[in-house]
Amino acid sequence: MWFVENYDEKASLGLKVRKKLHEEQSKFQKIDIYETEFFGSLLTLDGLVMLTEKDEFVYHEMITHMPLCTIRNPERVLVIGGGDGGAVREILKHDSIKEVVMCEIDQRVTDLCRIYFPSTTCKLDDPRVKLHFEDGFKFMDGYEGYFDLIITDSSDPVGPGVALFQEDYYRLVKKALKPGGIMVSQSESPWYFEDTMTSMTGAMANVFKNVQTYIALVTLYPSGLWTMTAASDSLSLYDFDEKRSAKIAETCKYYNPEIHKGALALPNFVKNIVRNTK
Ligand code: AG3
Repeated sequence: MWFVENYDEKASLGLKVRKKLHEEQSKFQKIDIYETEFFGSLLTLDGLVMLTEKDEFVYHEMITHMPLCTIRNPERVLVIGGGDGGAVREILKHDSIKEVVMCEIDQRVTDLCRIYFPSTTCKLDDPRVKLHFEDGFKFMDGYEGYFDLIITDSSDPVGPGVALFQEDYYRLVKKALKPGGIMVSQSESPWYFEDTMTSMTGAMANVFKNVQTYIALVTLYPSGLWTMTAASDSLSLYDFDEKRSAKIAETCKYYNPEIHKGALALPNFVKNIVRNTK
């Protein structure tokens, strides 16, 4: 048996599967969990690969440590989406963290991940973590000047995630951030989401002074060449704390200070797609 994710009838990814572990239609999306031959448990939402046990570290280390090693003294972080808990686990590696708020729209994702992905949900009961299950857009409206970092750990811009790629959303993010704060969103693949990357980075550039796209090689996402984009009025990912980065890297399987610098180097065709500020 093979799980196949189809990329718009352009290409597809196949993963050899031993058995299906769970299947349900939640209020928001179709949730499927499989046991794969090589990658451990696999979670898909509406038929799209979200994570496997074996490769999730790439995405979760890169969406968290790039901004966290750039902020002087990160204390409060908000994760929008990220119901599998992988981003929360990585954030809590930073000693200065006092509070991590996770706002996931679909509680079923988190409930099921607690059963099938203990390695990503392992820190969700830490006393510094607050879990909310509601619409991230509405939830954030209640905050002003509060977070050092806001991470958007969403699925593709279809279904429940679509609003998270638009300018209105980035304006709300800016309001909820402390004045010197930074945001990071997963920003898709330049091979298959060229228009999304152009429009979302353009929207961020309308709201923030610095917009910086960087690369994380996520094997099981479309094309494997995946991007994340940071935006801030005052912080630049180039000015990171190399010492802290090296210390965090001791606990990582992908991220390290060399990767931090190298991830910011974009191929020319990607530079042409994004609306980065430098
Ligand atoms: N968030 C990014 C998922 C995008 C995958 N897209 C696809 N397979 N077409 C994943 C959530 C991990 N915390």
